[in-house]
Amino acid sequence: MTDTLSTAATPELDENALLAAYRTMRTIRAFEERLHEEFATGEIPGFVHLYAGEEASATGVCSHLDERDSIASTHRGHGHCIAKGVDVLAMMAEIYGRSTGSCHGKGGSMHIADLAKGMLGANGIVGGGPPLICGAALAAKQQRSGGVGVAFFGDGASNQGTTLEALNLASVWELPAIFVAENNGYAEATASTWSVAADNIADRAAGFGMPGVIVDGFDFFAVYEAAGEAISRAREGGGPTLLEIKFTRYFGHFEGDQQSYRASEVAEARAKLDCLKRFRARVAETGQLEPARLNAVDAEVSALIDTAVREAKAAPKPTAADLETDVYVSY
Ligand SMILES: Cc1ncc(C[n+]2csc(CCOP(=O)(O)OP(=O)(O)O)c2C)c(N)n1
Ligand SMILES: [Mg+2]
Repeated sequence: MTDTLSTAATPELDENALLAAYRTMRTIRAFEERLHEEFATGEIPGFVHLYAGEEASATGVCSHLDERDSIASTHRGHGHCIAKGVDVLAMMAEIYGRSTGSCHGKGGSMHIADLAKGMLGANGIVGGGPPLICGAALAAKQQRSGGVGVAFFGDGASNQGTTLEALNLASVWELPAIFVAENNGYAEATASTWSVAADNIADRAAGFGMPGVIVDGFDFFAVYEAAGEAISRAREGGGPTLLEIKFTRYFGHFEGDQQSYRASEVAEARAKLDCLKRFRARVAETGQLEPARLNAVDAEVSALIDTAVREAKAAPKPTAADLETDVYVSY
């Protein structure tokens, strides 16, 4: 079953919930745009993959999650972390490789994890998240916690055996799992129209006996609605769902990517489809939020990101002795 959702009424999104969603999306955008600038100075070690343009996915899905729930992320994981409540200051410090970071500066952008927040980790292994989420969802099912597991993964990862095995297992075990395929059109420089052997990733859901839903990824409300339905079904014992969220990433595959494989789509998406602009237009149209309140959020977020960068740069780096800690779990 594959449905295409349009924006529909979401009455449970009251003023506070709307402001929180906007704040999350704005925080992700500001975090990523600032990293884009800071990476160019050469001060940030390792690889950085930016999530700008895709904010409505992490936010629309994670708005339904709480402390019972776990998510697994990807190499493009900052947005998932922020939406699941990982501390922004600690994230920035982690990306700068500082000992005040979420993983004491030993993981960097591609390995941010915060188990206390149910954020099981960004992941350098494409297709690494879906099997992890089968484990988390199985634990939630066995413990009857009411929790769900959500695996975010890309269009490239949708072709990995690990992802397909996880979809099968989740269905066979009737797991409270949600698979969120973030189709941003490319895996590195390879177009998903070329690499994905189906019109839509969501079409594959039928082969695993679960619902598949295509969602406009530039529309927070569409993601919120589709994710809400899938997560409720999972919590009530109705098994897994595959969501395909379609959008465009605003920056290159990684910072430094020359992007010779694509032309004008980003400028057009930013101008006409952008999730933040659309959110603002919609709440203005319905009269739910005054523009001044959203502008105030923008200002708060901007100050937060300034603080995050300033504190990260001033924080100490791990020492040689720190190499020997955080290697094994102590029981
Ligand atoms: C198992 C594995 N194969 C290949 C790579 C190299 N690699 C890193 S990101 C990437 C593309 C992933 O594309 P997609 O899943 O669409 O995610 P996106 O980058 O578009 O968010 C590849 C092939 C890897 N990290 N792991
Ligand atoms: Mg992709």
